[in-house]
Amino acid sequence: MPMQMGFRWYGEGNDTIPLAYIRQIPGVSTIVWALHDKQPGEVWEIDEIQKVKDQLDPYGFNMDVVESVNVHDDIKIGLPTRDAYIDNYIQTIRNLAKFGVKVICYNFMPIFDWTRTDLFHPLPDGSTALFYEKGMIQDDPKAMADYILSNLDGQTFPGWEPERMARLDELFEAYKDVTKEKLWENLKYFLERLMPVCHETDIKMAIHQDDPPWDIFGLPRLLVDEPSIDRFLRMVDDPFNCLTLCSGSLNANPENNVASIVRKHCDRIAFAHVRNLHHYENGDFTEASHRDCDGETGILDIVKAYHDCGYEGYIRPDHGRHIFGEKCRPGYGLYDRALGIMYLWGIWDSLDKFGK
Ligand SMILES: [Mn+2]
Repeated sequence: MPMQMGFRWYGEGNDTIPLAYIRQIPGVSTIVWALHDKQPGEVWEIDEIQKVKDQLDPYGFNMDVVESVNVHDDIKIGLPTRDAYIDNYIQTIRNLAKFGVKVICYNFMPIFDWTRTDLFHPLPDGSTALFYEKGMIQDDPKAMADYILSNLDGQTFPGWEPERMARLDELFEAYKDVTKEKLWENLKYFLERLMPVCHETDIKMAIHQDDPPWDIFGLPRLLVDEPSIDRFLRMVDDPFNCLTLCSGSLNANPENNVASIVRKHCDRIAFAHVRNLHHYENGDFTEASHRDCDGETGILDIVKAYHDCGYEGYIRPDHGRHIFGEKCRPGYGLYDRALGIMYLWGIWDSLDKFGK
């Protein structure tokens, strides 16, 4: 069996891209989905999941991969209230299992999800892409949150929920005693409670790396490089404690060699995100097309590493550029991600046919 191709979709009424179009991209079998109107900590109810299944069924897509079931701040902070939120998370896992879900992607980043300074940065070819300007992150996190929210055009954006952003001062206060070691402990506590349920339901928990992979705004970030990934997998050494290996998040630090992490931990990668970054001398980076030579992430080496390892897990193109005049959610348009999928299949099929 080859890798299983997925496409992230934000749901009916919450995504500009119809499922009918996604079906026309060759080789997509999985819709990577979520209930985007749920707050972290809430149980995902059966009838809510059923609605998504009813939308996907006519197109023959499976719903094997959820991205993400977000983790409540009280779990990350380690408050006494965390147990009730973990109980809810467990109930969500059990409910998802009834629909054949196999992988839950999540992250354990304090306060902020992935962070960029410009969502529509112009590129020389006339397209736009997500951009990270290193200098701007020194500034007020609130200014950045306002900027990101103002660009969303009323759409939801996981991790940047307006309700959470309105409480930034409160959140920073709540995290003030959460050191990096404390955050590791809280992650371990969370996963150790989940693992028995994961075994029982055959659902893998697949953590996404922190993006960018370094501390920002004084907040600790855990999953940032090969040693921290090693630590994470050893800390809860269980086949259901897995990775969503994100090439773009890791390569924001160009020192990270993603292909070597794939070769080392292929059996613990449940879900692969593939995207390409182009780095500038001053530490800024822009997201680029998936084509290997358009960035420095090593897309050919990464896909070859998955192929060599006989990877049978889920994979998806990660963010794309905004091209052909498409108006879309930042990073999640149809066209460039479809091109990315064809590039990934191109590499994979060539390796299949012409060998190593
Ligand atoms: Mn990713």
